[in-house]
Amino acid sequence: MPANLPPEYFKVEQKYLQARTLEEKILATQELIRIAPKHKGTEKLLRVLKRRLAKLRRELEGREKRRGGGPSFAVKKEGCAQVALVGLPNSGKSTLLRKLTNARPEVAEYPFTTRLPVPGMMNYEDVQVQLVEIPSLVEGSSLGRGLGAQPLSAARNADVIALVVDASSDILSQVKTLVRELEESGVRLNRSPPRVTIERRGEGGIVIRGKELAEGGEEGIKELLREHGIHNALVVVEERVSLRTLEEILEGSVVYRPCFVLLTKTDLSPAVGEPPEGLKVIDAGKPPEELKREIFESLGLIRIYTKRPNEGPSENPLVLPRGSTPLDVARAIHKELERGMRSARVWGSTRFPGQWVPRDYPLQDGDVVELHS
Ligand SMILES: Nc1nc2c(ncn2[C@@H]2O[C@H](COP(=O)(O)OP(=O)(O)OP(=O)(O)O)[C@@H](O)[C@H]2O)c(=O)[nH]1
Ligand SMILES: [Mg+2]
Repeated sequence: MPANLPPEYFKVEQKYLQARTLEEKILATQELIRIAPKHKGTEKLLRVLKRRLAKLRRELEGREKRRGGGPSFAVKKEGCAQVALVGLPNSGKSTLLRKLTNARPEVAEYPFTTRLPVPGMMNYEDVQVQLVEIPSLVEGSSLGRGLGAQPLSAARNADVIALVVDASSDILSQVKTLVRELEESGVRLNRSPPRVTIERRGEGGIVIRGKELAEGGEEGIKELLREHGIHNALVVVEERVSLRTLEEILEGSVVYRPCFVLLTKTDLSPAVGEPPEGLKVIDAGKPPEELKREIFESLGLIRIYTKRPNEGPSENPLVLPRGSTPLDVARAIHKELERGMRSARVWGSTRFPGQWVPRDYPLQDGDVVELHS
């Protein structure tokens, strides 16, 4: 099918060809993607353009890493989750980190005070959550503006994203900028990862389950895999996906993270506007203990205390994703345990203390669990 590209497409393509810097190439490629018509005949072109964009971005990040002595941007994970504090300059990230952890980053009224990620431990009851102040983002961070794209890769590395938003200036536009920059660098917020697995194999060709759910069907998937040099793989597709999504999975270029807003400077004036609907918002002006509880509750984690028959519950909880079951508890303790697991007794969320539950029972924060084979 002919692509029928509009004349301006070729103008921008010219711009791309003449671009001298990586940033210019990225901008031109983004523009090409935007103006290329979206239909069957341009699918392949769009894929090629998006792949080029991803490659240019990786180059940009790689270059910055080499320049800036990269390792200092990577923060080793500690505690039950790493939460990135992401915000525009002066949004109050350091102030918040000082309020909630033992870290002592400099607070100042000029922008870009914090230039490297700063970790701190937030103690909440019997768990520890790692908060990391990410150096400020600005519009265009994903293109290397402001402090460059490295803050974005530090944010990408975290388990959860907290958008630190200054309530005394336009809330919606701050959220939009942050979300856009994160999306541009391959961080999807509050969305579940596509239910697709691609497992490379040594032989057997390309086997596909659920091919009718993939855009382009069997041929589309096979062509995509071939383009990536993959000739043997098991592909399982469990929901409708585009070829672009399949490509992201192949390249591991996108991560999916839960996200919420921490609203700062609520003491200054009435809040300016509102964040988009559906995004959880926490007033960071609350007393520390209350704030810590709300943050923990926003991480999508639950604390589970295990016990053996006739003994007391463990002192330190296992911290698992919300919705975890006794089977997940068994798995978290030991693979072996998982196999023999039949049922469990639960104290806490059940109607009766010590009630027998099936192994797929959805546990709640604070439950005590006794596993039985
Ligand atoms: N009134 C008020 N001022 C705040 C609050 N939080 C931060 N500030 C002030 O805002 C300015 C910036 O605060 P920081 O905590 O340094 O902000 P940041 O996001 O870490 O800034 P950079 O690291 O420079 O990007 C400082 O002058 C703080 O005193 C708040 O909740 N209320
Ligand atoms: Mg700071």
